[in-house]
Amino acid sequence: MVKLAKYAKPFIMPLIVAIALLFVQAMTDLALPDYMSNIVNKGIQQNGIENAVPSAITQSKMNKLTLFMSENDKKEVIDNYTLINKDSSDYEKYVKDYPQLEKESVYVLKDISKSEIDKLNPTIGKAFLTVSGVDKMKSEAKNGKINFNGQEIPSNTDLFALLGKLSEEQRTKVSEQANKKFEELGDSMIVQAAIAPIKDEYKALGVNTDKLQSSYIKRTGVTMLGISLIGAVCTILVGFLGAKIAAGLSRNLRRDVFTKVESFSNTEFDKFSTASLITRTTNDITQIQMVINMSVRMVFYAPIMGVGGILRALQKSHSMSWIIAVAVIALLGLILIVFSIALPKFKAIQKLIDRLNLVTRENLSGMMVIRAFSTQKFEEQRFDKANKDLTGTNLFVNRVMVSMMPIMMLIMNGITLLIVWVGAHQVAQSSMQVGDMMAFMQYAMQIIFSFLMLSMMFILIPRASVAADRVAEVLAVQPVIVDKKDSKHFEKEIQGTIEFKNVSFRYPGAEEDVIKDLNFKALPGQTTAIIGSTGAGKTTLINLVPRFYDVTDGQILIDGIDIREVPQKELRDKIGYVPQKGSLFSGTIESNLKYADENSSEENIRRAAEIAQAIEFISERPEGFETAISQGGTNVSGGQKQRLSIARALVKRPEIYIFDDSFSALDFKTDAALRRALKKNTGSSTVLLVAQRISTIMNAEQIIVLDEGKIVGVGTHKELIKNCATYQEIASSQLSKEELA
Ligand code: TTP
Ligand code: MG
Repeated sequence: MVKLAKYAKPFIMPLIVAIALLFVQAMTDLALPDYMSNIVNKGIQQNGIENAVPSAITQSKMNKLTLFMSENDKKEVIDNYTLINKDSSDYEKYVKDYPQLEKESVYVLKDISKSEIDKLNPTIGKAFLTVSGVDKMKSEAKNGKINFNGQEIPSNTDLFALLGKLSEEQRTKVSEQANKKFEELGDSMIVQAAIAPIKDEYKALGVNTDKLQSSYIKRTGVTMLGISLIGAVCTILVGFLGAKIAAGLSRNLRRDVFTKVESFSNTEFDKFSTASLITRTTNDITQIQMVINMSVRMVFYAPIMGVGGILRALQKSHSMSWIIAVAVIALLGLILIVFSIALPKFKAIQKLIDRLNLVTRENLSGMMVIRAFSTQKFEEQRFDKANKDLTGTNLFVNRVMVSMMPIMMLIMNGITLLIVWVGAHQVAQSSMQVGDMMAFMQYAMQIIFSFLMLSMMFILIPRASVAADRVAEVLAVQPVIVDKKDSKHFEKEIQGTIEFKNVSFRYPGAEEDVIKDLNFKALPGQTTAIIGSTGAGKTTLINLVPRFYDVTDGQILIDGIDIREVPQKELRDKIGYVPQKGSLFSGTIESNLKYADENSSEENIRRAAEIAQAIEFISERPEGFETAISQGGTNVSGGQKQRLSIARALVKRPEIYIFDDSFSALDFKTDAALRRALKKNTGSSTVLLVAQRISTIMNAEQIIVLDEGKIVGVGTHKELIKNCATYQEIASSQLSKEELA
C-alpha cells in the first residue's frame, strides 16, 4: 500500500480541494439540527419571537416595566430605544408597522448588536414577567379586593400608579421578591417565559403576531434549504473529484504495470503467470480504484463529522454527553468483536478467489483435452470444491456482517430512547428546551454514523491493501535483461556473423544447464541448421540470440560484438524471428504482415507472402489481404499460420533469420517450394534454422547436431552421415536406404 503512495502525488491538489469541500459539507450537515431546534424553540414555542427585547414598546408599558428596574438598568434600556410620537420625523415610517402610534408614543428599538440584545434579554424579560404578574393579581381579584403587599385593597386600584408612588427602596423590595423566583430559571427560560406578555405587547402595538411567527419559521426554513443546497453541491463535487482521483490513479497504475510487463524478459514471465498478470492489471487495480473513490469521501468526512458532532452536542447539552460516550463505546465494542471474527476470513476469501480463477482457467483452456479424456466429472468436482469453499466463506462473512446491522440499529434506537428519556425529564424541569433535545438526538446519530463510516473503511482497506501489494510486487520487479548505459552499436551495414563462444545456459531456478559449452559460427549468406531430438535444447539455443534470455556463461557475438553490449531494440531490428508456435494478432492478414514494418510497401508484402508460399491461400479468400484474422489466429490452419509467421519475418528483410521448426506443419511439397524460394531471396543474410526433418536441412551449408544441450557433430549432410552417430540415427529413421546412400 505504502509503496504505491507516490501515485497519489499528481492528485494532491484535487485531494485538498475535496477535503475542503468535505469540510464545508460537514459544517452544513452539522448546522441543520441547530436550525431545526430554532424552529421548535423559537418558531413554535416562542411564536417566532426570538428574544425578550421587543422591537417596539408602547410608552405606557415602558413606564410600567421600568418600575421594576434598577436605575442603571432603566437607563440602559431607555438608551437603546428611541421615543417616537406624532411629531417625530420618522413617524410615517413607523406608523405602518405599529398602528398604535396613532394613539400614543412608542419606544422603538435602535439598531443594536446581538450581544447587546443578549445583555438586555434578562432585564427586560424579568420586567415583563413581573408586570404580567402584577396584572395577574388584578384578574385574580376576590370580592373586589386584591391582596397587595399584605394589604387588602380595592380591585379597581391602579396598582402601577400605587407602585410608582412607593419609595425607591420599597419598589426594590417588590422587584427583588419577584427576581428570586426567576433566579432558578436560566436566561433562555426567562426569555421563553416572557414570550406570552411580549406577544401581548406586540398585539397592543397592532402588530400581526401570526405573521410574525410564520415569517420566522419561513425564514429559518429557507435558510435550512440554502444550507442543504450548499451541502448537496459539495457532495456532488466531492463525488466528482473522488471518481476523478480514483480513475486517474488507477489509469496511471495500469499504464505503469503494462509498461513494466512489456520490459519483462522470459525470466520474469516465468515468475508470474500470464493469468495472474492480467488479474493484477485489471481486477486488483479496480479494487484499489473503488477503495480510493470511497475513501476520498469517507476517510476525511467521518472524523470532521465525528468531532464536529461531539462539539455541537456538548454545546446543546453538557449533562447528556455521557449518552454519546455510551453509544460510542457500545458501537466500538460491537465493531471490534465483529471484525476480530470477520477480518481473517477476508484474507482467506482473496486466496479462495485465486484458487477459483486457477481452476476455471485450467478448465477453459484445457476444454478439448478434458472432453477427449472424459474427465468432466472430475473437473466438475474440482470446480465444485473451489466454488463451495468460496461460497461457504463468503456466507460466513456476510452472516457476521449482517448480524451486525440489527444490533447496531438496536443500539441506535436504544440511544434515541435514552436521549428522549433523560431529555424529557430535563424539559419537565425546564432545564432544557425541546428543540435542543431534538438537535442533540440528531447530533448523536451523526456521531454514530461517522463511526460507522470509519469502520467501513476498516473492511475496505485490508482488501485494497492485498490488491495493492500484488500490484506493487509487479512494479518492484527489476528485469534481468536491460540495456547497458554505455552501449555499443553495430556498423550501419552489418554482416550478420553469429558466433557462440563457450555458451552455457540454465533456466532460472533449474538445477542443470540446458545448453552446455557451445562453440560455433554461423556465417552470412549461409544456412546453419540445428537438428536434434525433442528437448535437446534447440529452442533454448535459438532464443539466446534475440536475448529472450541471457547466457549463463560464455558469450554470443554478432560481427564480433557481444549482443549484451548493444541496445535490445537495435539487436532485434536485425533479426527476423519465426517462433516454433506461430502467433498472430487479431486484425487482418495485412495488419499482421505489416507488424514487422508498418511502412512496408504493397509490393514487399506481396513478395514476402509469395516466398512464404502463403499467396495461394490468401488469394483464394474473397477479401485477399484484407481477410480478418480472429484473436490468436484461430481462423487459419496450423500450416497457414506458420506461413504467415514466416511471411511476417520476411517483410522485415533482416540480416539474420531465425526459423524455429517453422516448417513442421507444412506438407513436403510446400516445404520444398518454400525452402527453394527462401534460398533465392535470403541472399546474404545469415539463416539459423531448426528442424526435425532431415530433408528440410539436407542442403544447409552447416548442420549442427545437438544432443542433451551439447554439440555432437558439425558439418554438411554428407560429412555427418559418415561420421556422426546421432545424425545417422535420425537420418536412418527418416530416409530410405537409397536416399541415405
Ligand atoms: P527446448 O529448448 O524447448 O527443447 P527443443 O526445442 O530442442 O525441443 P523441441 O524439439 O520439442 O522443440 O527445451 C530444452 C529443455 O529446457 C527441456 O528439458 C525443457 C527445458 N525448458 C525449460 O525449463 N523452460 C523453458 O522455458 C523451455 C522452453 C525449456
Ligand atoms: Mg523447440
